[in-house]
Amino acid sequence: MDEGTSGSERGLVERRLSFLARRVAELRERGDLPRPERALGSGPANRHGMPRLPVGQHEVRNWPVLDLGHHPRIERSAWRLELTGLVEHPQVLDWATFEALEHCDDESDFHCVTSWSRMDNHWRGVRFRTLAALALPREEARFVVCTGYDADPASGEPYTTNLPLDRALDPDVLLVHTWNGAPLAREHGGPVRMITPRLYAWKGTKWIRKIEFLAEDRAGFWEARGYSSSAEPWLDDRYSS
Ligand SMILES: Nc1nc2c(c(=O)[nH]1)N[C@H]1C(S)=C(S)[C@@H](COP(=O)(O)O)O[C@H]1N2
Ligand SMILES: [Mo]
Repeated sequence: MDEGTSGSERGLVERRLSFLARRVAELRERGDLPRPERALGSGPANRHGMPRLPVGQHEVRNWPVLDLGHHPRIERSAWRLELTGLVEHPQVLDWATFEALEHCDDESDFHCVTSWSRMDNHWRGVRFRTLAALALPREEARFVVCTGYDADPASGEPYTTNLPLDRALDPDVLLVHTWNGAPLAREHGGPVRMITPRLYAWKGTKWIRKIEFLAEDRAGFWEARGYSSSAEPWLDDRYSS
């Protein structure tokens, strides 16, 4: 903590850190997440102790493109990310602010609900939990809805997807701008997309522009069309029951 930091700023930083510690502890205690003992899949264990390939998936070597068919062209200089909903500090980040946040490098697998999995992707970006700590979700916040810059060409409805806040706070959930050492291509969601390696990949919004924190779950684009709100690959959790 540098000398110039005021008492109230110091209090804020401490509250942010304790928020993260508490939510991560909650996550570890939760009983309903897939556990290695009851995970469905095959292959050697990954770093989370799960069988490498979730049930019903097959490995591909290429990286298919899957979306609503509209690839918005967003320059880094024009890109904005809105953090909104049940948060103490709603805000809009520009590229410079985003780039200055704590970054991490990570390697993870990508599981599309249509059955392909692409292994060993190298990502660089900002953890979702770093952004959550910045906005400070309120106690009541339990769900997240993310929105992309793209929309369904037929209806004009923007791409959205919902996920539990606890799952979004997993340390490998990132907002990435770099894939395998190169800027994330536009067709894969560049300049910035989210990735959710422990959930099916549709939970990771390409061309992400908004993260909203909610008390009650709200169906996103595919979820309103029958896909699962939780989307756990090792539980074969593809459709809403
Ligand atoms: N904004 C946006 N994000 C999206 C989608 C989309 O249509 N729009 N498709 C989802 C789906 S169904 C999948 S499988 C992955 C595909 O990412 P990829 O095209 O980079 O493989 O992005 C997800 N994120
Ligand atoms: Mo998908």
